[in-house]
Parts: sequence; structure tokens; C-alpha cells
Amino acid sequence: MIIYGSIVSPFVRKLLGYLGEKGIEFELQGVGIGDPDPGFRAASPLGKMPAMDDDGFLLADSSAIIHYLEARHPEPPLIPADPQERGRVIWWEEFGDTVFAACGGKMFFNRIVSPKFLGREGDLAAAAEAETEELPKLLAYLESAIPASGYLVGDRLTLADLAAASPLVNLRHCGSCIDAATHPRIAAWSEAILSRPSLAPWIAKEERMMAKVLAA
Ligand SMILES: N[C@@H](CCC(=O)N[C@@H](CS)C(=O)NCC(=O)O)C(=O)O
Repeated sequence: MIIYGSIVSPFVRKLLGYLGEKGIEFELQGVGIGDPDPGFRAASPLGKMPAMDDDGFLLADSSAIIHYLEARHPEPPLIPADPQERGRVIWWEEFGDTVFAACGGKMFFNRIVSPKFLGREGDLAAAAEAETEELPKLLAYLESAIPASGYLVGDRLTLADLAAASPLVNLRHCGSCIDAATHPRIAAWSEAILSRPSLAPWIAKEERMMAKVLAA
């Protein structure tokens, strides 16, 4: 199976963590924004990452790919069968993808991707507004919602944890780190999730790459 994407994308990172937790073998084919790679373009009609080629079956979108894979590889379950737990996991996936990553994306895209990867100025006012207006509310909600178990749903790792923790890495690249004094639950939970063997090597690689990009 081929996964197309860049390791700095929060959606690709969520998928890489999922694949690692499942023990599913894959080959990551690196692509950038607007990449003309024909395999990527065929798999991703809108040109967005991640995309997948599973022995000729082409699919784009991290959620679509994960839900397809969960049906193909049910064990260990990362999307629970219990109706309430399943609903909560999808809630957190939505929160991670469409709210948290969108907020972090305004900071990451405008401060780093635009100037460093695309060679054009980012909208720094939009980045600042996301950081000062949107982010504090999202962090306050997340801090209040992390259960004592240390997992967002039930007492075990699910897709919820991977989806909601992934955007924090992009915030870190922007210098926005979680303060353990003000957000102790997020600090402990995200440290535990992001240091799992399914994610830690990818994040280490990404941090080496970002250090070079930011120094250039
Ligand atoms: N909902 C999609 C979002 C994918 C997405 O927006 N990826 C970004 C990179 S983080 C992208 O490929 N952007 C390129 C573009 O919009 O042209 C998913 O979960 O896969």
C-alpha cells in the first residue's frame, strides 16, 4: 500500500499514527502541496494529502482512508463498536480535523508553509488572530474534556487521541507549546500520545526537517 503525503501535515500524521498502531505495512511517498506526481493526482481528486493506493484501490482524505482500513483490519479496534464510544471518537476526529487543525493550520500555513515552502508571504494577521482568539478557547475545551484515564474515549487509545493530538505538533513548529502549568492535562496526554512508537519516529524526522527549514 502506498500513502501519499508529507509528514508535516496533521492529517498525514494522524494516518501514520493509525497505521503504526494497527501494524499495517505501507510505503510513504512524499508529496508536497500542489504536487504533480501522477500517482498522487490519480488518488487525490482535489490534490489534497493524504491519499492512498491500496493495490489499485485509490482513496483520498485521512478519515475516508482510516475508515476504509478499519473495516479491512478490525483488530485492534481504534474506532470502537460501542455506539456512544463510536460517536465520541468521531466527534474528536472532527474536532481534530476541522476545528483544531484548521486553527493550527492558519498559524502553520501563514507563518511557515507560505514563506518557507511556497515562497510567498503568509497572512500574518490571520495567524495572529487564530493564535490569540481561536486557540485559547480550543485549548480550554480540550483541557476540560481530557478524562483522568488519559485517553479521550474509554480507557484505551482510539482514533480520537491520534486525531486530536496530531495538530499540536504543528502548533509546536510555530513556537506555540503547551504550558503544563496552565494546561496540565493536555501536556500529560499529548506527551503520552505523541511519544508512542507509532508517532515518535515520524515526529523526530519531521522536527529535524523543520529545524533545517526554519534555519534557512
Ligand atoms: N479533510 C482532509 C484534509 C486534507 C488537507 O487539507 N490536506 C492539506 C495539507 S495539511 C492539503 O493537502 N492541502 C493542499 C491544498 O489544499 O491544495 C483530510 O483529512 O485528509
